[in-house]
Amino acid sequence: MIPNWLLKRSSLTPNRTALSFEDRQWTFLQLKEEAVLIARKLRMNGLVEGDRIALLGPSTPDMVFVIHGCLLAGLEIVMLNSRLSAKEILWQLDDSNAFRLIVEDELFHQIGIKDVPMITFSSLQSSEQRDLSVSEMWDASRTITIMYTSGTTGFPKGVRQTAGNHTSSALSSVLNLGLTDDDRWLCTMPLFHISGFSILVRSVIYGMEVRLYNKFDTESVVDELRKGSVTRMSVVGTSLQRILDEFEKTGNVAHPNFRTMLAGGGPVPDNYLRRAEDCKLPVLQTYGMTETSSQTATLSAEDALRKSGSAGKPLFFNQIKIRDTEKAGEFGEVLIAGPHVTPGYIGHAAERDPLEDGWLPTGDIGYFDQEGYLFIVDRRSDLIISGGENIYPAEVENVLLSHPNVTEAGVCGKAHPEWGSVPVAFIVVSGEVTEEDLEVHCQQLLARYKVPKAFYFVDQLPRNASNKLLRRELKEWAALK
Ligand code: S0N
Ligand code: AMP
Ligand code: MG
Ligand code: MG
Ligand code: MG
Repeated sequence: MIPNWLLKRSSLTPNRTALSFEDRQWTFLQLKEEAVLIARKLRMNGLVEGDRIALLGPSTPDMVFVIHGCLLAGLEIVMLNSRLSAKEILWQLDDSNAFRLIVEDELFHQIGIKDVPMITFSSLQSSEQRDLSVSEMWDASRTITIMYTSGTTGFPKGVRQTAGNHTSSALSSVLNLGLTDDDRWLCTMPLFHISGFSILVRSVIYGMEVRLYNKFDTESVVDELRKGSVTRMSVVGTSLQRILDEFEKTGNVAHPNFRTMLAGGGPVPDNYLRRAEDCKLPVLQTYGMTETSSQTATLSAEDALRKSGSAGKPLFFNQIKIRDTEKAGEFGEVLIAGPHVTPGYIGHAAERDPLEDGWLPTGDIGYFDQEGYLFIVDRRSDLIISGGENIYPAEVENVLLSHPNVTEAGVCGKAHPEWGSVPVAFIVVSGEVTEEDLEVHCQQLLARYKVPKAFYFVDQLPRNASNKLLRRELKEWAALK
């Protein structure tokens, strides 16, 4: 059993700051009061313990209250990515069989979702309340969140993240990073990704303040780092690069109060790590994923410089092995085990066991060095990671093929200075169609970051004798463009 995070925390340290946003702040007691109010209103809207809802909102205090309100009300939350198209969101709503969509009003209008049973933030605010009894303890197996992650087939899978998964992840993290009374974690990562959500979880388990931003704003972030008004932060390569550029432009460095920047969600270029040193930014590379409720391995502060480039050792409760290898230095697929690993998927993938012989296959290629430090070198599958957002070629190819004049489509990643990697498409057409037509077609159906940055018209795609698309060759074509 696991204590109800917010109830326990607000009884232990009611007056500590839980959350700050712009110039406002909330203690854990105030956070609990806001969350209880939401939970009562959710009851009034017919939502009972064990119901599954989908949540779509920006990174604001209201969103945090709704998240905690849902947890107090005993709901499972499908966290929806606000960059997705209406069509992609409808697909996830259908697959997850969510009872209601809870959606922030502005996003609702912006994305243009229609005909789904929903509750807007404003209608929730103005709703009546109903009595609520809140469980003090949770089963470790209780599903807290469900996050969709792309699959090789082009259909995302909803990953269950339980109370036990989240709690062990938060504990592993703090055993590596430590904790002080003045710790404040700057959250600019989306709350719908585990990179951001895990910061909220650490906050209620540790009694630590979250400094929340609705958007990644380079100048404000650098200002916080320079002043030392925050002590921890999580970033992806793209945001780290923006921070480094700004520090270098202004000649400032990070304040000595600032203790850890966790960098992950995709490859972190070596030269960023070196530049970070010059800016007095203690960057620790981390390796984590949705299926593991964030970090599995993270470098420790004492190894930061000596082992730069490594993602560290598996954290306290976690295990990693490299498939079919015996010696240090041998490459292979990274396999993960531990209490932070998802028990499984929902929807169309519900029957699929995420584990093979007790280990989670990741599709990532890595090795351990002589001293047991993990290095991630590549992805086995065709996953494209653009600014920390995943794109599987198949989902983009399916959309391209749905255009009446497209007969064949092949999508692959191409290195990009800002996003790390971006999708580009090779197309075989049967009639009149322009690059603009394809762009518009994709924009209607896909999240913007998935829309290919270039469309190349070709006579045929590289295929082997059995007609299978040769993705490696496609990547070589893209690199030459
Ligand atoms: C990098 C970010 C902040 C960029 O977003 P920004 O600048 O706010 O963009 P917008 O102003 O909204 O839009 C401007 C234009 O840019 C396009 N765009 C936005 N994002 C992307 C993107 N990623 N790729 C390509 N294009 C993008 C917009 O579409 C718009 O263009 P137009 O006008 O044409 O539409 C933002 O992308 C961001 O926040 N990225 C991070 C996402 C993330 O959190 N990924 C991690 C997912 N993985 C995990 O959660 C597991 C790993 C993990 O947990 C972890 C990771 C890192 C650190 C710690 C941990 C941990 O374990 O704790
Ligand atoms: P997601 O599916 O969004 O949870 O993303 C997880 C994937 O991001 C992993 O399977 C890796 O491919 C990639 N990733 C995460 N951390 C790192 C890292 N430190 N280095 C390289 N790739 C990473
Ligand atoms: Mg994934
Ligand atoms: Mg992702
Ligand atoms: Mg077609």
